[in-house]
Amino acid sequence: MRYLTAGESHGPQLTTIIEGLPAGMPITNEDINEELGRRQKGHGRGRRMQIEKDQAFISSGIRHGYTLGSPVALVVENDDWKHWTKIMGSEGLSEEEAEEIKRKITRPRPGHADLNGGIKYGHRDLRNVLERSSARETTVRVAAGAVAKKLLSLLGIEVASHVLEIGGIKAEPPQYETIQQLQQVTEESSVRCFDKNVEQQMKDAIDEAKQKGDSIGGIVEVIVEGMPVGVGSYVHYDRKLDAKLAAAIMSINAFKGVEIGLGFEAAHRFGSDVHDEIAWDKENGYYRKTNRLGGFEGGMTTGMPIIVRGVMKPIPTLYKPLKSVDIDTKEVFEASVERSDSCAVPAAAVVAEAVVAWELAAAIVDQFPSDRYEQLAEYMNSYREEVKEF
Ligand code: FMN
Repeated sequence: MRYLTAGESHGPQLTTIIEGLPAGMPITNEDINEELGRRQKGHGRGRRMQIEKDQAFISSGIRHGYTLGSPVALVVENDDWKHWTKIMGSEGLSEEEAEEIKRKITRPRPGHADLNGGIKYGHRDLRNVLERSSARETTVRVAAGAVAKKLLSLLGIEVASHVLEIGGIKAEPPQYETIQQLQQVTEESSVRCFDKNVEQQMKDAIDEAKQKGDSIGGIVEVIVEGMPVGVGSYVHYDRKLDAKLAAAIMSINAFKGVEIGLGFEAAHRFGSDVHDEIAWDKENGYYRKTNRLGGFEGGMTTGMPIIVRGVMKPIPTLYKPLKSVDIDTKEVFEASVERSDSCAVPAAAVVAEAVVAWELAAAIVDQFPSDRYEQLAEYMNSYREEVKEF
């Protein structure tokens, strides 16, 4: 299974094409739109989130509520496009028109793709870079992830996320009883935090950063329950599922680090305090008494919950901009400011869920017969039974 995305931040629309989904899988517009709505929430989001109310239009691959097995194309229109038709249009411009538009960007923003992208592709107007490198693209990644989440959920696999840290304010590790409870509590929190004791402090930290024209980052955690044992593989570097999850998290704009299970904490502990002892009972088969390795051994799932964390740097566009160099004049200026959030960590948690869900769904579709959804579900059930008997 694979997907591509297309679209610029202020272009007419964003598009994703998903290829390789089994036929006969039930899915609705609401399944996708609900996830798009979740991405737009969160304390600290800027004006754009109020302008855009993202909705996906299904333009192919789904008929009467079921996938056809053909490519699924999803389109999300940019509501702000009407203000950008000249600036972002595909038609050529006369010199006067180009001069009149005056939205050329020549002062690259530190921490963005602006300068490197301009040099690489030879763009003297850095808007040609920032329009595509913008995290607006994560909208359709969330749309593709919503389809993956639906497939997982139908197979009894649930994905949740929560925010562990914002701008140095740390939450306690969540003590939840069921993954549904974790989903519900974090959904009600405007910072997607399970720990009510630090929620207000996180909001205050975001407000303070905003007031100062600055930004803050944080840490998000994705938890997945219900994955069967043995998905992924140890036989080749590019089949290791933990490595694919790490790459997926790192591919989210502004993510700078990934941990699975204990992650970096494992460096400080004895082996006996890191590895998870193996147990067995008749009803459940094999299980681990602890889950310090976050659901992975040897590039494969252990059947325990998957726990992946990612660290997001503070958003690079600052209303109190850092110094930069104008690429035309070479003079030192403050960097350009595009409309921006002061903290997008809660939204990034939703993106992290989407990219993790995608990799897990793709690994399942890769591993089990998957032309037809029903066949896949049947195979998964019998595989789960077979595993208990091992
Ligand atoms: N960067 C900004 O400068 N302003 C934003 O409003 C903004 N919003 C973001 C929203 C989300 C959900 C995510 C995941 C990232 C956001 N970013 C924002 C981060 C930039 O897109 C990112 O830092 C930039 O593309 C450079 O990529 P890199 O940080 O991965 O090197």
